Amino acid sequence: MATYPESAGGTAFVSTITGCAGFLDTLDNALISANNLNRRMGLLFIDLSHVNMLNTRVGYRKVSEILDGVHSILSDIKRPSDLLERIDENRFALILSDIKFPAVVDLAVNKVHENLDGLRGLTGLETTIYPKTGVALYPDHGKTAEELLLEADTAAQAAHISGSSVMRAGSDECQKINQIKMIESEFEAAFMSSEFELFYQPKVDIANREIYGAEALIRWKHKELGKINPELLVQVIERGPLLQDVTLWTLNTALNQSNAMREKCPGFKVAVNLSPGLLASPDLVALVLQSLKTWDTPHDCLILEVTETAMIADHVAAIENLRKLSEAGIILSIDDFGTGYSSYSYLQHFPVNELKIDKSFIQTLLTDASSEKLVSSMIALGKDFGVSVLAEGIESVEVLDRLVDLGCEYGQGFLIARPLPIDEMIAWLDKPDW
Ligand code: G
Ligand code: MN
Repeated sequence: MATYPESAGGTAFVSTITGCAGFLDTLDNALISANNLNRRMGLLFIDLSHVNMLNTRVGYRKVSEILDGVHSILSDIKRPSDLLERIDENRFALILSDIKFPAVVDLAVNKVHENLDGLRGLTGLETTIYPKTGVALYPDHGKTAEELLLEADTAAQAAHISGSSVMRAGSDECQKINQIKMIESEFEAAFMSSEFELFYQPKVDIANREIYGAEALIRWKHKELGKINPELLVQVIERGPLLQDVTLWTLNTALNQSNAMREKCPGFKVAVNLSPGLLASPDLVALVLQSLKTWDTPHDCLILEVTETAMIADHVAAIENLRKLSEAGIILSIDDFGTGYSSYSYLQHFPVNELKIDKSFIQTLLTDASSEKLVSSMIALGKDFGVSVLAEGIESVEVLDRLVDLGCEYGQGFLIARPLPIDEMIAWLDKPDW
């Protein structure tokens, strides 16, 4: 799944348009005419904000000339009935009135992009500029000027992220961004009013068919929208300002709830995911040790899962934190093992206890010969380093059997159990039906 770039402010999808009230009035009037004529209307949001990167190379004055050049090209090519507005220095809106059929909009976008390509010659610049255009149609994507501009703005952001030059409102990419924006805007209130809960996905010893522990996974059941996509939720948490608070809540809830699991299943280990953003935090070790003390949990009953990519960052403070956690007896696991780029070097430098082979290898274990070779090598690597190996994403008996044959010790996946709410998790311990 695509991940989204970091932004300085933490939230990546907050629109940066300001001072566009005048444009909204123009758009409102255009909507009224389109509505009176019972016609569609198109809005192209043409974003050239990346041109700012040229400031260093060609200077501010030149960049300003380039952007003025864009403005005059757009005024030259627009039809007389279209309206062009410069929303800010490097963003332009083209209102296409009287669209008889949606394909006309595609032709207009092509015309814009082809002509802006010509700008290279005009400026004597040795680089091409890459406009990112978001397209929204009235009434298809919005009934008001506000809605339509938001949709076109989001579509331009989606174009940036996906590396394409044009994106239409309503595309899968836009829907994903809209969902992230919704999560971002409602997340804090939902967290404060305890709308989150932990689900638990069992981890088992597949060789001896015994229960080993469970991974705590955060879930949000939204009042109106129902279950929120957990991967998007995790992305929002990791980018947002509440990362430490949410992690502490998760850790404490998991330690508290796992006490009941340990009563049924002595030695039961609970796993909590630790975000890359927290790994180097100076408070990390003290907070983890304090939480273990609060819930009176044996240190070796807590597993902290850290993704490979987090370790690649190779930060001195992060290594130091992991060393202290390990010395305190806490189990450290590398999540999504095999998907990063330096699988070997950190086995040397980090005090790792468990490798979780990424589900992408397990899901293709029986269909892709190279997956089986990689899984075999990862199991061998674990054995050589004295590290336990767990396969995640086990979905069939055939895969489970193959893993046992290959010498894999531990497993997790929908075949064994889906992530379960706390009461179902506790009930599962009495009847682990896999
Ligand atoms: O990488 P990490 O261990 O944090 O991933 C956990 C996620 O993987 C959870 O959101 C869980 O729902 C999902 N997951 C767990 N088991 C399976 C499985 O067998 N198949 C698939 N497709 N996803 C799984
Ligand atoms: Mn995990």
